[in-house]
Amino acid sequence: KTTPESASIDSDVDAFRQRMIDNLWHTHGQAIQTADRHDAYMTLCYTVRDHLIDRWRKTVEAQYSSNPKFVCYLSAEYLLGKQLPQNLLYTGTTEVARQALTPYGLDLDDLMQFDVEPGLGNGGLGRLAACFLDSLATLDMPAIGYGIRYEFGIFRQTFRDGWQVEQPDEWLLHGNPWEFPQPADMVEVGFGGHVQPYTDNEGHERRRWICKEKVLGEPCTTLVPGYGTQTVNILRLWRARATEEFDFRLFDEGDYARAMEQKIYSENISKVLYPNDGTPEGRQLRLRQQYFFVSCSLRDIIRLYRLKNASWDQFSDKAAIQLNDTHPVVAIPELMRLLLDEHLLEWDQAWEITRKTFAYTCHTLLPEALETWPLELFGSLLPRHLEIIYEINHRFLSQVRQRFPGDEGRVRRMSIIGEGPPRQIRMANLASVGSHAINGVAELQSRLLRERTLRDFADLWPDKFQNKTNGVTPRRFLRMANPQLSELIDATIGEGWLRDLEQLKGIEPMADSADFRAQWRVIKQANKHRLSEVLQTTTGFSADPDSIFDVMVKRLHEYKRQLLKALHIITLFHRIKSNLGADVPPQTFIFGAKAAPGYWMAKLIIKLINSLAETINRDPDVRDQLRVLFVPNFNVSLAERIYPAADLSEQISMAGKEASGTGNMKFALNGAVTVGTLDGANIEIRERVGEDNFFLFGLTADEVLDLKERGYRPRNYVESDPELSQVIHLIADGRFSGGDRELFQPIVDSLLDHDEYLVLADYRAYVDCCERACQAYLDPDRWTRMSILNTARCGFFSSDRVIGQYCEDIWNLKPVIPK
Ligand code: DL6
Repeated sequence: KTTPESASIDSDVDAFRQRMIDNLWHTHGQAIQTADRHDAYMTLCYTVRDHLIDRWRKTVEAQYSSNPKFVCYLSAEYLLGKQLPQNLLYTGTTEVARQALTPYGLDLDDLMQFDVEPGLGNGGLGRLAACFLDSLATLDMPAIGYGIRYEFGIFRQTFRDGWQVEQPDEWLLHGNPWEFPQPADMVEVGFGGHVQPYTDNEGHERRRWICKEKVLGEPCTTLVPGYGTQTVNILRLWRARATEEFDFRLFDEGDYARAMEQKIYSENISKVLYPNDGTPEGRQLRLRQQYFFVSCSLRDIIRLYRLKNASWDQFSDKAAIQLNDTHPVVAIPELMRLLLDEHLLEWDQAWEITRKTFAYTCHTLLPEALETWPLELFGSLLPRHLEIIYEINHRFLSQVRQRFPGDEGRVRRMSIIGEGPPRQIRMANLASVGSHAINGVAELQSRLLRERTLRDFADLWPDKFQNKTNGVTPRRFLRMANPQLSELIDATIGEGWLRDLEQLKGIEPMADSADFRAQWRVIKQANKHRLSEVLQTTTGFSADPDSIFDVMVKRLHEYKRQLLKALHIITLFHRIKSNLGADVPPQTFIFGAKAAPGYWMAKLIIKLINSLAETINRDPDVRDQLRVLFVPNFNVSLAERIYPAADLSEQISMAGKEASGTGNMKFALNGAVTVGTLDGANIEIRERVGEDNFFLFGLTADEVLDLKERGYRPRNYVESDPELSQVIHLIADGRFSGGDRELFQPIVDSLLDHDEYLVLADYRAYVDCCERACQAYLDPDRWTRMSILNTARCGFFSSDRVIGQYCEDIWNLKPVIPK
């Protein structure tokens, strides 16, 4: 207590401790002496949350008084990651909290384990949404995220006999200290029923929707703080509630199951993230989810707008609504319906407002990922919306016909209604028609959207199309994930990089300093040790931190080509077994990926990799050089451990398929060197880090197209490459399936017969490229330079940069700084 600084820390600690004790009483009715560790965790969170609430209040006051434009981000997915470490960091209370807990024998790191990651997303798209919210708050932009409060998030993945097994993710079981349910803002959403024509008081013919079923939407609000600012924005996730708790008559008659039926049906809407849409019931539930959250959100947006604005003229000057992929696109006819039927605007004004308000981000290049809804299903759930879509389409197609007379092929391709059978609503077409801006998420994908996927729309409206290359938040993925490296960076260039990532350029000259390189290596090595410990405790797998950590973590999909990585590993295995592998350096191959529960081939690929792992890790001839692990349940928390420990980052999708990738950026930022194709944002990463610091292989997107047009024959590659032939033979022959030749035959057949993602065409280039990467790794000075330059030159890939571009080019949004 000798210096003023320590006195102020001490008083902060005292105040924090007192607030914790009060919160414990007020929220749990507990005294600190009798509280268990979970109680202590909850009260810790409430206390950190109090700090956020103080800032939130200031933010709301500033936003309310300046009546600014807001961006409303509509996304069916958010992968937020753990909240406690982030909120501690952002409120600057990590050390204060640690000290406040000590007298009670409580350890902050121990309590962190109670913090549950909300897994409300499948992969990149959901994590991107979370990074965007983080950057919006950091840049003081008025913003609200809207989505669904799934009671069960993405499944928990375990392996049984090498096969993926899905288990429910009970993330809310012990309560969620970070959310506020806000029943006062509850709204009502309808489904089904029919449309009724009527004449209004002024004699106008109008239509209204008489819905059959009603569901309530209750918002649960989570605070989203910015880093290094007072701004706290919000994420509102809607939870479905039944309008009636039970049917009294049926209950009275003792028919308890039927008495609850309607409640269960209604509340199923927010039960689980993306139900299996392989069944008609699953598809229906998914559409109900989409409409539910979109309708709730629009009502909320309109309510907020009306607080300060009397007429509709300003709506699109006050609200920008971003559609995160096609999932929320039903918002377009819903806004039209609200304006036409509930607020009695005329069509032209309603359409003008709608088009100016919405913007659409397309996150895919896979034709099958552009959602369509069978007309019959859509019309039975949303009859009025179907009418509105017909009218939008009718007016739109007249415009197309006027612009391209006689081109009925084009009209058919551009129509919002696909002729089928069955007839479908094409959500990407609806989004393109109803938005004023359409963007892809990396340069290549944006080009391919313009030239291929949405070409007709780009012909009609070239100015609508933009690119916004993705980015990631440096706070979570460098500062929180890699504290030691962050400290080294701070010590070298200061802390400015956390809000201006381009400042990382400042460490570039240090690549020439032997001392800096040595420090860099020590940190990477410590991160590898730390990951090895986690893997040892969670899976029993022992990884040698001196081996190359070669990592492939992402969703499991054939286009991402986990299979190509598997073929490479089998190649090395085969070389070692045939005594040709003396120069294969020790390597640990780490996979992490969830497969969609109904994606059978993806699950078989997981089984193959697990089988490979079993064979290799047990084999005394091989296991000193190669180890393979498929980490179960890859999620944001594991990702934060894995990226900083990686040497090699595998980004090996078939060119022209990965829209962007964001894992590629997180690896590079943490100094992993990429082995990759010219796909998605890999191209831009390579441009920035320099071709000498990136291991490139494989066909380009144009070469892929060309090869497919010429007629691709995968067997040619096997016939002309004896090593590849051996590798395929090992799989087919049951080498990794205990002699069972049937098990992996579908993989072999698919490779030899179609190989849709050109695994065999890229195989030789890939194997050679991995060899080059290993050689480079064996020269620590060269490797460390590459690693440093990857970090130093990746400042562009900050989500702050992207959000700045969205604000400028799409949303026309200005910051509001709380006082
Ligand atoms: O834009 C975020 C992320 C991209 O980085 C990935 O390349 C892309 O696959 C992913 N897209 C989706 C949506 N798929 N569909 N539809 O998850 O978006």
